[in-house]
Amino acid sequence: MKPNAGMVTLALSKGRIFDETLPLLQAAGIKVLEDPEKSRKLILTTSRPEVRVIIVRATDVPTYVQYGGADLGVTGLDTLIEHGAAAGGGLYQPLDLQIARCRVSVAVRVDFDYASAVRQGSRLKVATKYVNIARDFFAAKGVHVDLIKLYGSMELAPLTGLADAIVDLVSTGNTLKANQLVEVERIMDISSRLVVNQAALKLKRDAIRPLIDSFAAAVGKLQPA
Ligand code: PRT
Ligand code: MG
Repeated sequence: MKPNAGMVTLALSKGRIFDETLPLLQAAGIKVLEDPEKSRKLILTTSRPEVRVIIVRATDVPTYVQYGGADLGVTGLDTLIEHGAAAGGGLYQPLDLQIARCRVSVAVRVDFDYASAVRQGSRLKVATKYVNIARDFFAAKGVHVDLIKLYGSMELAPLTGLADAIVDLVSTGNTLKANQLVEVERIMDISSRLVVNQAALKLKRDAIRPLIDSFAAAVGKLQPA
């Protein structure tokens, strides 16, 4: 028997995704019984004996769900696109949960003239964790870029001369401001998505379908348009 047979496993990452998914779970009648910030446990029990939550790195959520380590997961559209699963590949995306909203933007130092660099056809050095999103965006714009892959603290790249620009997530804009950076392009709006393993949906339909339905109802209720 597979270790998760008869059990529905939801993959979440610690921090804002976990925090913002809790009210949706609550609305679906599910209480998570342990706090991932306080416990070292990576498998959390819930008030439903057949539902458990696993805590994984945000970038690992699509991987867990795609390969069946989890039946469902919550992941940012940014992470989903970079994972390369937006086009399918065993991942069913039934729902925009409208949580953890932000945008992917291009930012530069306040003293860098981005508009004229683009106008003059200069080659831009762009540092980002989001190489796929950045590559597609600048290609569509006809701007030549050298992409530098980073895993964090993108804001440092223009300040240290590593890059001319960054492609990063922006929410309030406070982080950019605190680092003398300015947003010069908005690439796309981001929110978190529910992702479901397609095979699990078939095999455990009776358990998973009602969960998706109550999430859908909760999204409508918690976020009136
Ligand atoms: O942090 P870690 O390396 O473990 O993983 P992660 O960064 O992938 O996870 P986490 O929890 O930070 O982000 C998970 C998801 O939340 C992202 O994939 C986004 O879909 C979503 N989200 C929403 C955000 C933000 N808002 C956000 N503001 N993720 C990150 N940020 C960061 C941003 O990178 C920047 O450093 O916050 C800073 C900007 O915030 P403002 O408010 O100052 O503009
Ligand atoms: Mg982070």
